[in-house]
Amino acid sequence: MPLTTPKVAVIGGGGNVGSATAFSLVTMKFPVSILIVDVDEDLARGQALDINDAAFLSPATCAAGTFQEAGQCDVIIITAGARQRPNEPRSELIGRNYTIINSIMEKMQPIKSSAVILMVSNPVDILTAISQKTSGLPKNQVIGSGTFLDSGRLRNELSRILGISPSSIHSGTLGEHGDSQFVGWSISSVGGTPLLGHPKLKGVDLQKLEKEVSRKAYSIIEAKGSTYYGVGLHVAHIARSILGDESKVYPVCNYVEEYDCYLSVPAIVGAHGASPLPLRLNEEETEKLKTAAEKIKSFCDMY
Ligand code: 6V0
Repeated sequence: MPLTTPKVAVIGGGGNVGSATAFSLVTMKFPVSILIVDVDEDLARGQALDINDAAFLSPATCAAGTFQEAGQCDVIIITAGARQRPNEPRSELIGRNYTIINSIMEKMQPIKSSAVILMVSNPVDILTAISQKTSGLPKNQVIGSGTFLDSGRLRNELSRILGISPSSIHSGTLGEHGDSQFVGWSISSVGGTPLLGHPKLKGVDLQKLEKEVSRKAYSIIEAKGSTYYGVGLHVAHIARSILGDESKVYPVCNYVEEYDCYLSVPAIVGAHGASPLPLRLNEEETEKLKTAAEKIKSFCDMY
């Protein structure tokens, strides 16, 4: 148990994803001090006051704060910036969000040397790589929410088909949190046996399922303008694994030396940030991972 209450900043916490993340953290019932930071200071103050009402039923607290205070937090979650318009690919947000992320990194300096930055703003893979450079933190201490949310969506769908709890299905979406993401079917399992051999998957169009999972955000945005509850809880779980040094394995966006790139592969998430596990994908999936790495790197090279 840490001697002092750990601190988490949510930058962009006035918005939908940031406030859903802060609220999720409060409902998870562990002691944490949450700081909401936003360029819109009134919005940040309002969200913090509202969320702190829920903190009465939790050991967490929530208050508004400054960029400088955020730089001294143990985990710095970034949800600031523009979101997708209907049918807009995440990669097209780079033009709008690059300047915002750089200005946030500048305003937080000097950043606590042991802090872990958790990027959520899109395009998350590219912005994670950019913020590692501008923050000056080691590569393992800058991570992104990556395909953890997509993997949750996949496991929910598989659970429906198989009639097995999603937490007992080990399967995930890998690569880019974007249109080139793919499912690591060859490493998916349930109860220690390969998932693909499960009789209830016979006749299921897996390519269609994979496509539906990767397009789910588009459907939600089309219907209600943005997605935030699902991502908020996933991000809160990543933050808790870091704060509690829980070493949970999640498919987060992390630096993979083999590809010299930030992308999503299963990684151990703890106080150090994230470290990737060795991967044994089949040939076709390895090609897809390479393609994702090339796409992410080509965008990063432009900035
Ligand atoms: P939103 O509701 O418009 O909130 C964005 C917030 O950022 C607003 O409160 C702004 O005031 C604030 N902001 C803008 N510029 C700055 C700045 N310079 N400093 C501090 N705050 C600033 O958007 P929403 O919350 O819906 O989305 C935020 C980001 O999350 C977008 O880039 C989305 O694309 C991204 N998402 C990422 C997901 C993921 O899985 N990684 C999932 C959903 C959305």
